[in-house]
Amino acid sequence: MSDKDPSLRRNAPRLALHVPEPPFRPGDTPDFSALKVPAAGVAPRPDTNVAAAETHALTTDLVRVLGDDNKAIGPWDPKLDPETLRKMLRDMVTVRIFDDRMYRAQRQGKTSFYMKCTGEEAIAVAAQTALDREDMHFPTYRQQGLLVARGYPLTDMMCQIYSNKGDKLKGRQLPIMYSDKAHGFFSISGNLATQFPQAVGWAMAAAIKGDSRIAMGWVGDGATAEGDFHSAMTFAAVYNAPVILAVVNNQWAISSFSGIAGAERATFAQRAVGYGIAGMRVDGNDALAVYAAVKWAAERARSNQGPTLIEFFTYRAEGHSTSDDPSGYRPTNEAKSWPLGDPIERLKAHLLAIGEWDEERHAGMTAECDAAVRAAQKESEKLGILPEQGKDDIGSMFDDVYAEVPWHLNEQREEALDEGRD
Ligand SMILES: Cc1ncc(C[n+]2csc(CCOP(=O)(O)OP(=O)(O)O)c2C)c(N)n1
Ligand SMILES: [Mg+2]
Repeated sequence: MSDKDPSLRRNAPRLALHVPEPPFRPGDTPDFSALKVPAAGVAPRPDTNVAAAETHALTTDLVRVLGDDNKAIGPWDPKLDPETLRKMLRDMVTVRIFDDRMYRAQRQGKTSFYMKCTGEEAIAVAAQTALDREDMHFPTYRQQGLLVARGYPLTDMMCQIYSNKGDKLKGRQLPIMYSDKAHGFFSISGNLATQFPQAVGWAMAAAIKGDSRIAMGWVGDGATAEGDFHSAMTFAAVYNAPVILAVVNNQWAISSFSGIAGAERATFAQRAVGYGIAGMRVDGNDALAVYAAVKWAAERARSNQGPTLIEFFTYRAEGHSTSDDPSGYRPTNEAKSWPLGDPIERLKAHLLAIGEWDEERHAGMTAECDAAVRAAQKESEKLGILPEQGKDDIGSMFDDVYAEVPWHLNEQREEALDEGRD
């Protein structure tokens, strides 16, 4: 450094940046004892028509319903009938089995890519159970539970994953990037967070049209660092849009831990405070808490009280995708040490605790889900698996894009078809 360097002439501390590092790396023993986990039943439940600021204490709290005794407790207990609880459990088990089979299908070379949601099944399944059939989701790639809970055919999901002849999207989307308007499931985009402002825009349009349906937008903890997250929050706040904005904080964004997106400074739910909208933080592995929070936010949106930001606190129990190997960046036993447990085990334990379930029924139900997934796989594989998809239909890539195909694209189609024939 030269004498002319101004920093040498200043008697001031040297500036430095903080680069967040995850607390545990491979080889470390994960220790979550510093994590504050409030007891179930303690968080207050404000009326759905309160001023947004009255919810803000919930943004640093954790709404939990299932207690250590596996019973439901406190004002957030949604008091669901056993039939609904069993349906949620079945859907969550189906999602897990589906994920396992599709993961294996990828490893067997039947498709190029898959993403599991292991450990996060309660979030999508319970959220959908709390909403109406007609409400519109703007999901990420980790909410397959929404489709399962809405009764979307498993075969159709698999055909999309295999990009085969039964794929309604004709192989134009990456595997698992489903789209189905009739099932209120907006096309998944690989560009993170784009769906967040779209959810708000759809909700605003619903209000402008005098509709009664609401929208739910989904984003991961990592993707909250995108500008789109903030645009969505601004529009939702300004226009009091009838939308539920969900942040699924599974603590990882591929190999980046949530601190890189700001989690060391504030909870993701606390971002609601700065925008003046309602917000809360919820135990994402507690299906009853997820259901109750979404029901609350839906009632608020439907009665024109405005948007709600909900952070679902969870843990991504497996790799980001089939292209990822988490053992390179976090301890392999971290998921097992995670104190909020497994969402399926917790809901099952609740049903057992209230005398509405037994091990035999659970085994029977699991076998039924397994059979349904296997049957769907067999059915979809009859229509092809990814490596079998040839160039036979190459001309179709120009279909469904223009009402009238421009002449130069017609020319290109002919050329492509000629090449394909060579
Ligand atoms: C705009 C954009 N940036 C980066 C990526 C690459 N990418 C895909 S998924 C992902 C991690 C997202 O993490 P998070 O939002 O926490 O969601 P999660 O995968 O944990 O569900 C990244 C960085 C992308 N698809 N789009
Ligand atoms: Mg994440």
